[in-house]
Amino acid sequence: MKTLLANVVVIGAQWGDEGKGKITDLLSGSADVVVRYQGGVNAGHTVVVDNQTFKLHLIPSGILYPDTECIIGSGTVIDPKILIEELDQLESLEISTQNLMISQTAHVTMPYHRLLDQASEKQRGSQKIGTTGRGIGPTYADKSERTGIRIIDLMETESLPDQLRWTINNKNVILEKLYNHPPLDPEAVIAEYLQYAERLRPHVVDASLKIDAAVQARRNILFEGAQGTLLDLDHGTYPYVTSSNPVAGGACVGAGVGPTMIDRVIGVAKAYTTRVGEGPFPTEMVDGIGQVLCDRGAEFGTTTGRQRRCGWFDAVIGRYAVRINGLDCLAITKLDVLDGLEEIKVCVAYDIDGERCEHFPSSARTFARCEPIYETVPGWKESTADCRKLEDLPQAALSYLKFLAELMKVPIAIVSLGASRDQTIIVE
Ligand code: 2SA
Ligand code: MG
Repeated sequence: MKTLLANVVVIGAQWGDEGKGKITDLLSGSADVVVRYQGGVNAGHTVVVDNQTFKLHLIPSGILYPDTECIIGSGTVIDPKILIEELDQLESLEISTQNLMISQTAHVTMPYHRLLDQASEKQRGSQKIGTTGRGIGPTYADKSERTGIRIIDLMETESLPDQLRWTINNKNVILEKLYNHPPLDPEAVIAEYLQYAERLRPHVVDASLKIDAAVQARRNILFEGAQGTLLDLDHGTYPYVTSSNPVAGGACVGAGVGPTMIDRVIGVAKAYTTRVGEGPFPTEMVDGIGQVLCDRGAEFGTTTGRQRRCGWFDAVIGRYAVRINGLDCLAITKLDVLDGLEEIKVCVAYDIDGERCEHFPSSARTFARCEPIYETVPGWKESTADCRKLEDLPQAALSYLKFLAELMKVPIAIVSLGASRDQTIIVE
């Protein structure tokens, strides 16, 4: 496939859960190296291969291919406990994890990060973000505050105990004073993390060097984004965002490569929209068709099991994702979920206090006031699950895809019609 004869970034063009897992799995077949560049165990990819379902949070799905190297890059945050559980799960299924590499400079999610995440959400009450509670925000906050623990610190086991004692004692003050939470026992945490260090040591590398070697050898690299554009810390629906940069630019920072090394950016979008967590969502449908989409699309979070909010496709968001990520093309997933609908709506612009607006507004308060302006197109009766070429699709489904491509001014390169690898149409 032309798409992968290069270094490619795959990102989510909406609020996450667009089906990046399926698309990266598909593309991983022709990638030599797959790199995760941001996020942590808040991410959840479901990959179905030969009727076996894999739920991965940190390890790139490329691990399922025996010759693909997988790198968890510097921009990620790593919860060693969950990473080790994933390693164990794969190994118990006799899938080799030898090709997994972890960046020395990625930050480590510690037990206090998880506690602080959950406690601060509780304290926010109705102002909560709706985080996954996995300690992501506090881990990135420590990184910015320069009090984080990096993988390299974990490896340097002589200095680790003192570093952890100092950090945990500080965190205990916050836990106790701010959140009335009992303190953590530093010695217990140290013992636990020293064990994790040894389990992970064989995988720890200088990731930027490894990626550069792949670039020099002209091997194909796939940079795999987690979450989505609208959850980006800088460009998303702040404050209802995650604490990293899921946008394509994040790949350079998070992997440690220059922008000149990237050849192509693919955006993944669902044929409708979902969002999990709090925050404005103009095309949301709380019941009726929203519930139909949720049921048919099995819209539940991979990590937390939370029900995802569902709504029509939002082309304003789509255009924004094209711009912010410099998308070359789109992969549209879950088209089959729309099968059988009488008609389908697409949000083409917003009405903000009586004025038509074509662009995504920066203010969360303004965004919350956006009323979608819809165009309605005919649905189709037939099932699309078994279509393998564009020509197999019902005319109305084809027209719907064309309409989306026109609205966003990028070609659609891949259409996904179900969870399996073969339920896919490759357009180019
Ligand atoms: P966090 O935990 O600090 O990153 O949460 C901040 C916001 O980011 C959202 N977020 C996500 N949204 C969609 N999918 C995500 N991954 C999981 C999945 C989510 C799950 O694949 O389904 O299982 O619930 C993900 N991770 C973070 C989150 O909902 C907050 O809005
Ligand atoms: Mg997901």
